[in-house]
Amino acid sequence: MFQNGAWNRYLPTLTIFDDAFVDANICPGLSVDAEHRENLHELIVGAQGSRRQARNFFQPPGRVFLTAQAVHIGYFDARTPAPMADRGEAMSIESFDANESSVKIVDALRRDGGVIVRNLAPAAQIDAVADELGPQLGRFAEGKRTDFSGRKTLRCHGVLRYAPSASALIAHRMVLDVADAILLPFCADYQVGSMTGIEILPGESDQQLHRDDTPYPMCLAGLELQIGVMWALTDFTAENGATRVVPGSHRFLRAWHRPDLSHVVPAVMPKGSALLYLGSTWHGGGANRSQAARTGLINTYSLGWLRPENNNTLEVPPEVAKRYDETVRRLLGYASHGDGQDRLGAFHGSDPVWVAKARKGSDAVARGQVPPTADARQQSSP
Ligand SMILES: O=C(O)CCC(=O)C(=O)O
Repeated sequence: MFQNGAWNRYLPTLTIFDDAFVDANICPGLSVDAEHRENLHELIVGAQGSRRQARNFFQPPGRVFLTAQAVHIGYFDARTPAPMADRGEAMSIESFDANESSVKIVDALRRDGGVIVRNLAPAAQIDAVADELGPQLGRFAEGKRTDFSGRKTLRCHGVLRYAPSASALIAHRMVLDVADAILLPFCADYQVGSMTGIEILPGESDQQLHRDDTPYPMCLAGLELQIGVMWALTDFTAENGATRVVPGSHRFLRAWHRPDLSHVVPAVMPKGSALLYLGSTWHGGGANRSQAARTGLINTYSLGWLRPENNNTLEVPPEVAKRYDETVRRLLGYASHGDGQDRLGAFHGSDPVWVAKARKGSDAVARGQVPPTADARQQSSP
């Protein structure tokens, strides 16, 4: 039910919207003409969802429609947004033990935009990654640091070139299960977007809050473009710069409305834990008010038909990548996306680094990319 500017509960299976629903819930009291209705439909189903169309639809100004995960939809008055708590939205992020089922973790991630899994990797594995990354942190030359990347923050990009132990975190089964659930409805396979070691030194200030999916100039309702995973290589505390997350902020389409960014919570977690968050979730590094460095490894995974944030086949060139197994090589982009009619990024030569087999279970028909018949055009012709 839509009441006092908010939905009274999360609607995980709501995918069909008919006129009666729209009249009763989305635009009560507004006259919605055919053009608006069409635009609304396109926005919901993601047929186009362009900013221009959304602007056409949202009249009078101040009314904002928002949706996320193809399963959650609501709207509110942008001029007088109720505090998030009043709208029954998330004020914190849930924290699970490592043995929790990925289904519960995915549910929490979809609901809140972020979730912590405690002690997901053993200390020895984390220490090995930290040892390999240690000498590389700071590769991001001082002169190249910006207010956004942090003046007192060290970074190392393309970590699989330098830190082979990081492959166990990048291809961690739990992480891939979550990525499968969030991303595979929209692509045949996903790739790593970036792999960055980040050490926040004492004295660093809060990083600007941001979404990771902004390089992609599109906001299609219901389509999540990427997820991020921040591994704690040291304990993350509120004092030492734990990543700050705005719970529920993934439900806001960025072009039309910003969430209340004051509702930010630090992802406090012990070393070896991971914060998983959506590409649409507002977050940022924290100020380090402690005496010691806070070190993390942040990996993003994006839909396989998008250009990844970093050029991973150069960051981790074939001679290095060939040391990794097929799963990792595929994540790095040494494989085509999809097969047959939805194939992208094909390679017609041969090289041992290349993963020739398409991902198992890759089903373009299920995603609606390919007509269910072998040749729909032929069928529809007289
Ligand atoms: O260091 C962190 O906690 C987050 C960093 C981040 O989000 C970024 O640099 O894009």
